[in-house]
Amino acid sequence: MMKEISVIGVPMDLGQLRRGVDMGPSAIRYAGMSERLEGLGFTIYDEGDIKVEIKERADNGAETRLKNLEAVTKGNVRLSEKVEEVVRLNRFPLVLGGDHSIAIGTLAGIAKHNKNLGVIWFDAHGDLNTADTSPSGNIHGMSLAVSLGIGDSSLTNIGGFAPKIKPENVVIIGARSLDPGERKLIREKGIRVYTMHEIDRLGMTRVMEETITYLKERTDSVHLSLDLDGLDPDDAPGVGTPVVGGISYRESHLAMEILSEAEIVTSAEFVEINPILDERNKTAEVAVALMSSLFGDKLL
Ligand code: 4U7
Ligand code: MN
Ligand code: MN
Ligand code: MN
Repeated sequence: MMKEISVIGVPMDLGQLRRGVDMGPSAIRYAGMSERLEGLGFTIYDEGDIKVEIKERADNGAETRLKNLEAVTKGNVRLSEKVEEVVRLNRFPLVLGGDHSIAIGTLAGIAKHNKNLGVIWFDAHGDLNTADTSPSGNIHGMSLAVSLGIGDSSLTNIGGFAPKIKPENVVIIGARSLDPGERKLIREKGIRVYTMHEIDRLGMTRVMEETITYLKERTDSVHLSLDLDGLDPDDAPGVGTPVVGGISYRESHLAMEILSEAEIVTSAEFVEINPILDERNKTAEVAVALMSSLFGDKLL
């Protein structure tokens, strides 16, 4: 794995309606991220935060169903430019959310230099809605669809090209809340999904081994997009859209450890941490512990 990591904070809370997720990057830093990763031998360049419009100033965009479309687009354009720069410097981009709409900008920046990019989407949700299928109009529930080139063109065209990724290069892990339109898209596009059912049945080890084999066969690099609500709310309570019956603390660590051993992940983002809804920064601490495992902490 690359020995230099660039950390990029994205205080984005406009892709959904709950306040507080914009404080996620601070909470993760406060939980000791840099020290933990430096302890593993990495050099950390903290690039600070991307400028995102504050909620009070964002125009809610009455002419579209997509909430805060203009401000979400602008923030993601800036993020994509920063991520692209980091990739060019041959550093590992580690993006801190912010709500999951920021995957749009992260993937735009990475895909510019990686034409055959794989994506692991660790999440309770599919984030595969469009303006037509979304029950909420919240862009954080659309970011995977947008990255596949499906959705509003101001979002799909960020970086000047679309799509960013191919459906057969995506693996969703932890799904347990999929809207009807998302299920349809998964079937039509043949997206690989390990729902909680498969995780219970096969166990996390086999799920990760299959995922790695699958992505190694068809991609050159892999982005990990980790939504903390993929975990069970008992272990990660500080999220805006919790869903019961999720991946445990131990299973999620095992997943990161297996990814670390496979040495396939070349960029990552940790999103949807909401300190206002959290219990004494527990969810940010879980995020840092997961990062530590992903970056090779062997515990011994
Ligand atoms: B997250 C939802 F309807 N599907 O589109 C929607 F259930 O980034 C939730 O995964 C989306 O947290 C959750 O609004 C987005 C809803
Ligand atoms: Mn998500
Ligand atoms: Mn989610
Ligand atoms: Mn969420």
